[in-house]
Amino acid sequence: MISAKMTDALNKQLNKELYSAYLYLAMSAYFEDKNLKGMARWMRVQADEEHIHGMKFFDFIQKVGSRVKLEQIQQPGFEWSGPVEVFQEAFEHEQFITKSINELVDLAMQERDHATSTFLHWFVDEQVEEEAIASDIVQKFNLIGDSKGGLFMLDRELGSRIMGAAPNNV
Ligand code: OFO
Repeated sequence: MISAKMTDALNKQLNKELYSAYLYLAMSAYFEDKNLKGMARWMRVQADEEHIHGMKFFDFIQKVGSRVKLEQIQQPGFEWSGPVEVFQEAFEHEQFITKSINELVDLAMQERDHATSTFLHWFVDEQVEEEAIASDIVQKFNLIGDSKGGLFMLDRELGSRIMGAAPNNV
């Protein structure tokens, strides 16, 4: 059994992961509307992965005998100035999630909650990947600048992403 405080913090993280899925779905829809199909696909895969992250929290909370509490999910954005702004926001969002995961780890350590600490290890590693991937894409946008050809090629590259293969597939 984990503490009420830890349960509450894990439920809040579950909400953040579901919001992440919602945010990336909104970004996918934005790219579909702009006919950037590869970026739309990349964001769709990202949203699916965030849903899986959320379900890991959902399952863990129940496995340790606590109760899941679903709360309202914040509304994501709808308009962006272009692909660069979208991926920059995705990168910043991942930095925010990393901070949130680190705070959870701190709490688990304070509470000497070894089960939760071990569960969170996967997320610590995952956030290193998530930030690296998002940062890599932002840097590619910086390299291509205003080049339409570069945008076309990057869209094609991002469209090749397959579920679970993100680290080698950006
Ligand atoms: Fe993007 O890693 Fe979960 O939120």
